[in-house]
Amino acid sequence: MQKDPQYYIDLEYKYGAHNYKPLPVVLDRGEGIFVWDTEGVKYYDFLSAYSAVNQGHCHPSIVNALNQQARQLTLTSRAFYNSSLGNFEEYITNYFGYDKVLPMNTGAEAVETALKLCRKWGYEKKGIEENKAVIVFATENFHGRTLAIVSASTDQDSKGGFGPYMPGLEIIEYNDLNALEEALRDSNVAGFIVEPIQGEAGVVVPDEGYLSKAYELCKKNNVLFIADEVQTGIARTGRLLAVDHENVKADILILGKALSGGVLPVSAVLANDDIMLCIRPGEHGSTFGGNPLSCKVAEAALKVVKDEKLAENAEAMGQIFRERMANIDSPLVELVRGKGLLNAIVIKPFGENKTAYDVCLAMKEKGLLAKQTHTHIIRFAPPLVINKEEIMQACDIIEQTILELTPELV
Ligand code: IF1
Repeated sequence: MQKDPQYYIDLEYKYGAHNYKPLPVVLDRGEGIFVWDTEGVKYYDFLSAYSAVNQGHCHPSIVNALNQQARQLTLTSRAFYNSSLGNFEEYITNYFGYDKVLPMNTGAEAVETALKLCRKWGYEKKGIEENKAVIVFATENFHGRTLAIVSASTDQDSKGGFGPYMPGLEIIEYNDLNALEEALRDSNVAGFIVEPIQGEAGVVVPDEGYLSKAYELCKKNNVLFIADEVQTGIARTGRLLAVDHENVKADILILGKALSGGVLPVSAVLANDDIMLCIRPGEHGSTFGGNPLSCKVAEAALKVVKDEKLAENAEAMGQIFRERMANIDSPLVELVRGKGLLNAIVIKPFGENKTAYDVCLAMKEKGLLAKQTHTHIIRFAPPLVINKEEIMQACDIIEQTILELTPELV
């Protein structure tokens, strides 16, 4: 028996930590691009669990892989070999064109892995003096929630009150090649980690050529270019990887989220031998990383991306989406930006202290779920299996909402 939605909201509030403030909707079921709440109301999902559900909710072939493997073997630890890991490693390294993969679980763990690998490479291969390695980050970055990662954050909510912070990092302006060139003068720099498009910052797309020139600067200075594609990867931006837009091949590639189609936490770090083999037995690991269940699920999830041509679809549907948004005849919409199906609109302040959150509430009432980032930006990231008719319908909902709120603009 389903209870009143407020029941579930109160339950989370009473027994759960208050580290989130969700939109007041209680989801109970998902299929493809749609989710249903406990009262059976259907919504377009325009968040896709922060781009983890690129393949659509409960994709049958991913769920099949999960069910099949769940009956056979779920976890062995890496103390022993298992009959799923090697096949997955072969599959994913061929898929993305790297020598080796190191599987983890969450995005933050994969980022941590990449940072450790980068430091190790810095000492062993670049010859940086012990404990002197520096990793360069960009302002407004989002790489996860661990202590090392928040040490490099410029967002007070993420970082404040969690000190002391990890040393050995430098933060430079995003999308600023001069700042990068300057930072790389320090010969202790081992790596530069960057999101090809900054998600949490508000779907901030850097200038064309930024990534390829940043990569060249790294090469010139013997510095590793580390791409955090946890959110932008796996077809989200209209290419398999967002760095593909600029033909960049990262030295270290970080994947998560949609690597499992949102079925399980599965993340991975990819690199070639000269980098990956800097970590040796006993130096890094995880109880769950590389477990048979995750391997089978991730392999199935990656197959869906190719079989259903999700990158091509994201590119085509994204064009339609941005064109529709740009044509909304309302001064409330200040800016539309994004790539593929990772997009955002920036709205003007309206009403009495109303924000993007209020727009999200109004869209929810019309059957579309999206989330604000900061106070004035709304991110739109539907599952990549959305078709033309559906994206047009969703655009109608967004447009109607904006037009209805426009008179409140002061
Ligand atoms: C939260 C945003 C999305 C990520 C990139 C690593 C991770 C993330 C580029 C860590 C995670 C999440 C986590 C979620 C909010 C969120 C987010 F709003 F902050 F920006 F997706 F849009 N690198 N992103 O975006 O991955 O450890 O979570 O698996 O509240 O923390 P994780």
